[in-house]
Order: sequence, then structure tokens, then C-alpha cells
Amino acid sequence: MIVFKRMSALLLAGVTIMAAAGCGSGGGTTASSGGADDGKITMGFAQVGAESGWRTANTKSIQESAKAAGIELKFSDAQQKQENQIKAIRSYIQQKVDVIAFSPVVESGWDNVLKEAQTAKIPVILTDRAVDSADTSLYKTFLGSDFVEEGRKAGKWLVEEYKDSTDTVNIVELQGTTGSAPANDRKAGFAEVIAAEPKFKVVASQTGDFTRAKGKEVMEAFLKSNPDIDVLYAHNDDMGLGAIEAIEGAGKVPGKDIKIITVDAVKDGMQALADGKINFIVECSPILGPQLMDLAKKVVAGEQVPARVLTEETTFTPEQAKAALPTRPY
Ligand code: GYE
Repeated sequence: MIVFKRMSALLLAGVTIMAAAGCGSGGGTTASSGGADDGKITMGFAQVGAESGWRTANTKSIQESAKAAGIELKFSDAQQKQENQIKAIRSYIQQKVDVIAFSPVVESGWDNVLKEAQTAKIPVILTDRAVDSADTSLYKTFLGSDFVEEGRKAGKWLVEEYKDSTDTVNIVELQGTTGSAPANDRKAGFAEVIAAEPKFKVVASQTGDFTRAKGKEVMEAFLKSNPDIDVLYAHNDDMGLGAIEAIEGAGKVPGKDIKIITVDAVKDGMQALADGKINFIVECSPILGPQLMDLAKKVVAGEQVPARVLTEETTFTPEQAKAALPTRPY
């Protein structure tokens, strides 16, 4: 830990000076950044949980890149609960880490703990998900995807797919975790694009909390109350994969009887796409680790960083999934 090591070096220096010259003060004022420390940065990372394939790949990316960058990582899993994340952040503040990074489970309710970090002079980096705090000085930068754009890409595929049809298209939507940035934004981007054509009707929209189990459960309920579903839009692959089980359980063919669009493009999702059970996937990259470590180093060194760092992403059709799968790292 930089601060600790620097302080102990100063203390040692102070003791030596006092012993040699009988002089008793001034040791702390000569500290210059990087002087006495070994450059080791400690990062506290408060992860959302382990709710999806995306999250697992994201955690792996962060742990591996911290190691590669020589950053000491303190990692916690909040099991999708905001209170656990707040506790983890408070404990990182107490431990005087050099930088805090976290992926906020929901958008609201972060101002107090972020102010505590600011008062303790510990820089904060938002990773993957945004907060809705009006005071943007509470964090240094936000690294992650444009979720609204992801929703738009899903909507554009649908518009193109049904361009020759005048019939009503009944859509069900599996939303991500209620109040989370990706759930709010993927819903909004999709709604914005399909609103242009009244034939598109969202007949049911409910949260599946980004998990396979919930995706299956909610899709079962959708199938019971809506006999005529044409399209499923799931905010992530895992919920889509759970829903596929529900659709097959109801004797329907996923990808044919019900067209499926998901977001993420993790391996299991890509396999289902290649198999024709999913029709289209909007990519959301979980490999945020290398960029995060880079930003952390700059922020700790007091360098300016851009307020928003976007990840680059594409989309996949079944053919593109087949081509990409053999070299897909996650
Ligand atoms: O799409 C989903 C995960 O925040 C982008 O969280 C992330 C989302 C991702 O649970 O699978």
C-alpha cells in the first residue's frame, strides 16, 4: 500500500534525523509522491456478484489484469446487494487503499459513500455500470459500454427482420436487475427504436435479474399468459438461455416459433446462437480489466483521465457466431 509504506519510510527517516541531530519535526513535509514508495498500488474492487457468464468473465479479467499490472487487488462479491457493496467500499476506505473501483448494482443511492471516499482522498473509478449522482466529481471516470446503444442495436435488428411484415409483432422482454444501468438503458434504447413502428407491441416486460433461473421462471409465466409470443428480447444471454428451456418445455422451438435477441455474447450464448436457438446477439464486452488497471495507475499518479471511457462492441448473427466461437476467449 503506497500511503502506508510512504509513511513508514518517513517515520524511519524522521527517527534517523532525530537521533543524529536532535531535531524533532518536519519529517512529513518533505514527502513527494513516488519518492519513498515502491509503486505498489492497492485497489479495492466491489463486484456486483456472480449472476451471469458475463460477470464471471469480468471478474476473471479484473483479477488477471491486476496481477499482470502489479496491482494488489482486494476483491469482494456483493451477491447483487447494494448494502453489501456499500459495506465493502467503506471497508476499503478504512483500509486506506489507493483506489476504489466498483460496478454499481443499481444506479441510485451512492452519494454518501462516494462522499466518504472523496473526503478520505481515495479516487473512485466506476466500472461497467453507471451511478445517477448529480455530482460527477465524486468519481474520476466511468469505464464501460453504452447500454442505450446496445438496446438500439437490438431494436434495429428487429425492425430489419420484420421489414416486410404488416402483422402485429408481439414482444416479451426479460429485463435485467431492476434499477441497474444496463436494465434501464437497454430497455430505453430498444423502446426508442421500435416506437417508430406501431406493429411492434411489448406485451409483457419483467425482470429476470440477469440470471438463468429467473429467466426461465419468468418466461414460463409469460408463456402461460401470452399464447402468441413472436419475439423475446432478453437483456442478457443468461436470461435468454433460461427462457430457451421454458420455451422448449412448452413444446415450442426457440429461434423459430419465438425469435430471440439477447445481449452479452458470452460463450454459452454464442453457442445457442450458432445452433439457431438465439437469432441475434448484441455484444457487451466483459474484458474491462486491462483498461481499468491502466486508468487506476493514471488516477493514482494524479494524471487527468477522460470522464467517460467506452468499450468497443459489435453484434453477431448465427453465421458470425459460428466463425467467432473457436477463438472466443470467454
Ligand atoms: O450484461 C449481465 C450482467 O452490467 C453489463 O451485468 C453488465 C451486465 C451484463 O449480469 O450479464
